[in-house]
Amino acid sequence: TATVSDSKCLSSPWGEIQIGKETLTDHVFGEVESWADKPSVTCGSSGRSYDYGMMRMMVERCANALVGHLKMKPGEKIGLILPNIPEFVVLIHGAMKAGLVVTFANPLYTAVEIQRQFNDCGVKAIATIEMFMPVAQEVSKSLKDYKGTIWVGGEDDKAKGIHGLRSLLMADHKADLPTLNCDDVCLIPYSSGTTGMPKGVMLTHKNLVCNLKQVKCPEMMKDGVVKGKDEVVLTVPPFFHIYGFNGILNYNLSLGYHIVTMPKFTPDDYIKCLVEHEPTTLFVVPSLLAFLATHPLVKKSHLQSIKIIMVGAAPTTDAMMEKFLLKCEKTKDDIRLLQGYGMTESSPVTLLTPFDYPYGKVGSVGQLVPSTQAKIVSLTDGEMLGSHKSGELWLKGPQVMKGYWNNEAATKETVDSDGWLHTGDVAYYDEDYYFYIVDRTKELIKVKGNQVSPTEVENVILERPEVADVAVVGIPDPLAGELPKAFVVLKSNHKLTEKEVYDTVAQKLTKYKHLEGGVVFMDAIPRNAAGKIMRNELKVLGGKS
Ligand code: AYL
Repeated sequence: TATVSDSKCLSSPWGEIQIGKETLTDHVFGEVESWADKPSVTCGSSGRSYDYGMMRMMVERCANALVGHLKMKPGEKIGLILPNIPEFVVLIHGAMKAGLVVTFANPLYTAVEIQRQFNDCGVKAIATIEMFMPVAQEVSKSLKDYKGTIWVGGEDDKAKGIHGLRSLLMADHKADLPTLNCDDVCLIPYSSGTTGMPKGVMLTHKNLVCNLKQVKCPEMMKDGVVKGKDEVVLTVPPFFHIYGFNGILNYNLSLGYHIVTMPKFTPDDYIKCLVEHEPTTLFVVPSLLAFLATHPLVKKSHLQSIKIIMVGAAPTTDAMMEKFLLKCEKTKDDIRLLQGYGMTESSPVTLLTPFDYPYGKVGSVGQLVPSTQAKIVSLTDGEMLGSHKSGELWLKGPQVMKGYWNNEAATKETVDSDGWLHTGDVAYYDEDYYFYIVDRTKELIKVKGNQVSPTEVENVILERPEVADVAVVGIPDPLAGELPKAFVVLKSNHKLTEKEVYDTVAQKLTKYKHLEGGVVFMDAIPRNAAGKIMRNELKVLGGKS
């Protein structure tokens, strides 16, 4: 039964996890002996696959090569520019085992975007595949104390500082691997948080391991978390985002499940994977659930093996879930539709639908995971609110980040001195302590589960000399969730077309940040007395025009 711990805040009804001292890699591969011969990750496009024993050996060798051959030192940063391929595991866990700090970027980012991120946190080595080598090479020129690039699927090119992954692993380098501390930062993903440009989120081994333990709570997740079971997990959300990396990849690896993934989503490839691998579990974002529920190519016969679908990273609707069940001709008892809610800043999961959630709570993002506390705080007077009242959601737990990299001011604004993470999301909870996300007060725009920082897009538009002022907001879209839309004020006697504004963004930023919501010119951006953009007013305007 759910409990309110005291008058001050809500505690998880699922109790506490035991916080240990394990590193992330030790946790993920801790029980690998029990399933060493089973497949770990299979590339759904090429069929390339490694069993668990092989994967662990490659991780070990990669760690040794990074220290012994590339001369990387503990605490130094490595930047991954990789799609979802099995070797992602080798590089990220190899790096972590070597004591390095990983940051990952969307390979479809422009060089401008990756350069900003990699220079911000001081990346010294890169890992990528052939397709993204030109971007990686361009980025590497801007890095200080650059030590080389690892090329998955390619050969050595000593003159250019390029190391083929295969030759690194074959050489079986031996090195003294450092002793690691669970409080060390091992991952710096980027998130814009409640305001401003994307910032590095410092996550420690302990943050990430705790979150895995929290979501594997046997009382809460029952049949969903049986170690070593023959589960086949088909997944598309990117491993270079915290949901894909910890919530999907590490979670399923630590349970010994077979992960099938693809470097690039196409409807045909995805359906081919459904047919060939007969997955028992799907990890999706709402737009992918919409694809399954509504795309004419997806047939009932493709969906018969599925028992669990985990939806996360953005809001989904009851209607879409119903549509999906209708298509499969199944009920909620046949297929568990589970939802997760969280943030990069919380490793990421804080709320999760328990395996046996009661009927009528489908639209809920679930309950607090173990060892997690919450408050709903009034937007008007800062008071703590009771059930069925919407306010800002504050969260606390061992999965909350250490802070933003090199940005104490933003850290202080986001995690208060009592350790509460101010999410910038508006939520309420019901009489059974199930939570519902109803709105967002922060600026963040979510396009198909991807973060778009309005500030980042605004800054690009402001680089045009014709522009006097600009504001970018998200407008609702049935498929993508939201789309970025720009409101632009031109300097007097200056001209610019909508297309020119659109193209300005398209040249600098990756596809999902483009102004698909449109461009509108106006006389003045509505701002409050403090000069802050009144984004809600623009959203109302934006939805209409
Ligand atoms: P970030 N419903 C509504 N909004 C959501 C949800 C959800 N289920 N999940 C995330 N968001 C929004 O850092 C919300 O505004 O992390 C939140 O503050 O890219 C923001 O997205 C955070 O964006 C999972 C699977 C958590 C995924 C995640 C989310 C990771 C996204 C638990 O099981």
